[in-house]
Amino acid sequence: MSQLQLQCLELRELHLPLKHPFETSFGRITARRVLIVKVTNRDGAEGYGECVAMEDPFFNSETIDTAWIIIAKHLVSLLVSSPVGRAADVNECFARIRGNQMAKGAVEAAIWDLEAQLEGQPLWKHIGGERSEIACGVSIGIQSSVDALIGKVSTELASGYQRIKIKIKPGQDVELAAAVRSKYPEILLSVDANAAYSLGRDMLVMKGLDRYNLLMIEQPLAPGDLVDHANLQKQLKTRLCLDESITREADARQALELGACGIINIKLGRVGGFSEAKKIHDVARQAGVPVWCGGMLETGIGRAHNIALSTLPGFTLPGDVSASGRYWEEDIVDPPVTVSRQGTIQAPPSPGIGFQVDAKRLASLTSRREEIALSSSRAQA
Ligand code: OSB
Ligand code: MG
Repeated sequence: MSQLQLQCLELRELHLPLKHPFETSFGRITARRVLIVKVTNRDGAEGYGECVAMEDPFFNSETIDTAWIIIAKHLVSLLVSSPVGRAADVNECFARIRGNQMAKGAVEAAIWDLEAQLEGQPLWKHIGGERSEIACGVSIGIQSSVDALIGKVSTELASGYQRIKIKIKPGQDVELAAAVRSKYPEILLSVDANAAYSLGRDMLVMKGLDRYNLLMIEQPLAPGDLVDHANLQKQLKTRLCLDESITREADARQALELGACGIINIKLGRVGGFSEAKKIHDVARQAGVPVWCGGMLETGIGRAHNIALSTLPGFTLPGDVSASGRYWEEDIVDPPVTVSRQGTIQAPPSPGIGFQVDAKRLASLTSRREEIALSSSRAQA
């Protein structure tokens, strides 16, 4: 295969209102500022990535503004000083920079899209994916009442989604799980706390949740609390799933060694891209621990990358990869991502991410743009 000859990187900030507000234990949002990365090679071929950092550093420490600086200043400088021949080299190229996974992941994912296109291959096959159809679940934010929550759950089940996850926070937890479980005794149901609880204070809540035959309790404790998660896991029959805690392969390896979880949520951005995501997938698989693909309220670009990731063989549980229409009035890819009546998404057969980015719509939503040369000869000219 010929070497990548990256020429240019473009950053773009879009402003997109959400169809419905989304509330978690860390806050409520009504719109997203989205950072889109485009890489171009010498022949003008393009690859797209989406930075999944939020506007505020509440989910993790990155924001779309910090990511912009890290990409424009630090990642670009590494790509210029040590050009990558292949998408698989990007992770190593960025390794000197600590953290900032969402910034790294956006650039890495764009380069994978470009490389897949140059090889005329769907991205999902290019990364080693093995299934052309993925199983989908939904993440339902905190609602204004239990009735409103039950209404949302019913709607999503009627659409075919295979697993329901509800967000919880202190004061709105056991009661919500109990209500959904009593209405739907048989469904795959999980809860996601986004790190809002503590082992010392909240054992009663955890024991309460443990009574509702949940598929998992996602990230109950703080991201760094692997030992506490291991202690908690010993006292529950429900499997814990780690999201925020896992930012690199070593986190996953240590979590598994400690027995801190029985399931891992893999998010491309949270772990810095496909190379790291695949490593985490591999260690989990070796340990017999299922993984699934998480979401960050992505537009169609990030959604397309999540679809590709979900085709790896260890992704055996339904992910938070759902239809564009659940979040956006109009997506930036055409056609939008859709889900079958069976709650599945078809991995696209066309090269790269396999969804056409609507350039006109992208331009009309853009509030900020920067273009940076990646070839040193160009940079000097
Ligand atoms: O913890 O999984 C999470 C959205 C934003 C930040 C964190 C999370 C989420 C979700 C939404 O649960 C998943 C989706 O994109 O549908
Ligand atoms: Mg989560």
